[in-house]
Amino acid sequence: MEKTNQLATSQLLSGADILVQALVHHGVDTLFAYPGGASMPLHQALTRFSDQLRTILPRHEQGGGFAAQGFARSTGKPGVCMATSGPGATNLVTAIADARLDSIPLIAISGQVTLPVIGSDAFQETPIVEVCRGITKHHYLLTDVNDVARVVREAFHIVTTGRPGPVLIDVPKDVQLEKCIPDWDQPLDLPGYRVDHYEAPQEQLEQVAAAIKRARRPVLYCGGGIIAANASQQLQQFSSKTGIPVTMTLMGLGAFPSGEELCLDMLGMHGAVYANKAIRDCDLLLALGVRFDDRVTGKLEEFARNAKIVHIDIDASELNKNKPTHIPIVSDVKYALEELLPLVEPCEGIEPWQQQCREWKEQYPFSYDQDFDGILQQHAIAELSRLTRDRETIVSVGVGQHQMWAAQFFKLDKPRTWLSSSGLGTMGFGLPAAMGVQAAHPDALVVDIDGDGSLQMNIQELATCFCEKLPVKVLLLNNQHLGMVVQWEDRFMKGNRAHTYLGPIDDPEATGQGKDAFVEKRYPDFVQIAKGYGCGGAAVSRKQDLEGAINEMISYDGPFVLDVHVPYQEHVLPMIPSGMSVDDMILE
Ligand SMILES: Cc1ncc(C[n+]2csc(CCOP(=O)(O)OP(=O)(O)O)c2C)c(N)n1
Ligand SMILES: [Mg+2]
Repeated sequence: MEKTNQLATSQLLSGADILVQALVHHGVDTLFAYPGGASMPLHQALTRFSDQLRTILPRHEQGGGFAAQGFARSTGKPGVCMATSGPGATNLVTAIADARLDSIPLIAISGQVTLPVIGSDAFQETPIVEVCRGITKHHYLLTDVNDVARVVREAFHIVTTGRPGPVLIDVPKDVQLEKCIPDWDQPLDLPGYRVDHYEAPQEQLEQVAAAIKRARRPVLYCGGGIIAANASQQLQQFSSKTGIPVTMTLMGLGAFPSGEELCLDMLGMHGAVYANKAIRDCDLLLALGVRFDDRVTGKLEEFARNAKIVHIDIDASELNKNKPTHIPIVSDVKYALEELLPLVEPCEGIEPWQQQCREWKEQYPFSYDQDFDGILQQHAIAELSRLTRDRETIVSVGVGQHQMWAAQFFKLDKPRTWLSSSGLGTMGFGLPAAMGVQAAHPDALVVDIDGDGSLQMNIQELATCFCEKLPVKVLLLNNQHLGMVVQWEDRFMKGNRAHTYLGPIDDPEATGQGKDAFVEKRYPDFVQIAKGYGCGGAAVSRKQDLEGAINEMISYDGPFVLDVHVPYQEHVLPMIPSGMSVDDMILE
């Protein structure tokens, strides 16, 4: 990745120029940066490298942070975002926390007030390193221009090795302006950060192979670690050689093709009945690149209660964290799968189990009311999936019901084509993430499947999409409500509406007194908003118009918002209530 030839070696350079040159040197070709007083020297330097490094101006730093994540999640390369000090930096915090929970390689650079005034409550000063201490993989406050080149190298080393995560580099303005002759080859100074123990010991892999041989009801439970490790192909080979069914977490979707017979799709709170039943009854759980999140496991004691558990993860601190494991293995999961492959045989005696999984799959498919007189969210997503099947399509989502339905009904066959803020569950992720994807994949169809609440959290990024020529499409599932919260109100709070209606407070819907499946007066007018930003826009409410509307969106030359009018009474099912088990699953 490093491009040594481009580095100036005997020239006095400012800290800002060293930092930008180092980014280029590490292969960064796009970053998302919003300027301000304390980061202006960095932006000035960016203009000097504009032929090698595209700077995209988001309309909010959080948008820039999520766009960088979109870039990273869809390419596997580190995403880079930049903001000024104070409010600029704090606007990055959510995207950094999000990258931490979903293990995304993100480099966040912030401007800082000058060294002499740090700690004096100077204008636009926040101690951003302190703020972010618990949500970064590592963080730096640069105090010497001579450290800039080394710190950028370290940051790239840290985000690209081991378990990925965010690194913050806080750069005081005087360090940006000071000059030195950079030493590009200064050794890394990372005592305690070791990256040489990511290969599973052979004897542990032999134990796993022996456990597989004895198992009669094995299941593979796969997460974002498979995608981070680029191990999707190895997973497919492993499953097809052994015949073991595969279920995925929200982060793992795309790692195993949805069309495969052995695919049990997503597990967990809103996962497939068949996936959750398979976990309940399995006798061997092969947990790969996962972290036994509570949205996956529900009640921990009940999760895979009859199974021997093998857990392979690159991060030792994940092993035995939530659930005791019989064979805990620290390893790069790709290495482990490659080494396991020759050790395993096609599993014997598991045909009845495979048959059982097939029957569950037939008996409890994801389903919805096909006869509904209008457009249901599930139907809109299934149609989008059908109409985009033959082209390179990458999907991002907001957070809420639409996110879960997208996970259920959009068919994914490839890794890095599904982007969801999963661990942090950040509304507002979808549009800026799609923007970052589009910057990295100019020829792909990039669709943000969004909710009306979520879209409004970063709707200003429509301006970035338009101005930066990023033709992102938004399939807006507009139910006029914070639907997922409404669903919990309906299920657990007797339907009492508590600030979950997104229209005016004097509308009867605001207190749950509305009468129709559809809210009549729709607010706001998303088509007008889209057009105000220069994007295309259309609304659709009749089922027979949906296909045409989706095709119009797809073929539009530029960013486009398709406002799909959907009801708010629909619930995401199945559902395992928080802290419960598969036996408490709500099916209708
Ligand atoms: C930043 C943020 N604030 C609050 C929440 C809590 N929350 C989770 S889902 C949801 C409703 C989302 O509404 P919308 O985007 O319209 O999606 P829908 O559920 O209606 O499909 C809320 C408020 C959140 N996840 N993120
Ligand atoms: Mg909504």
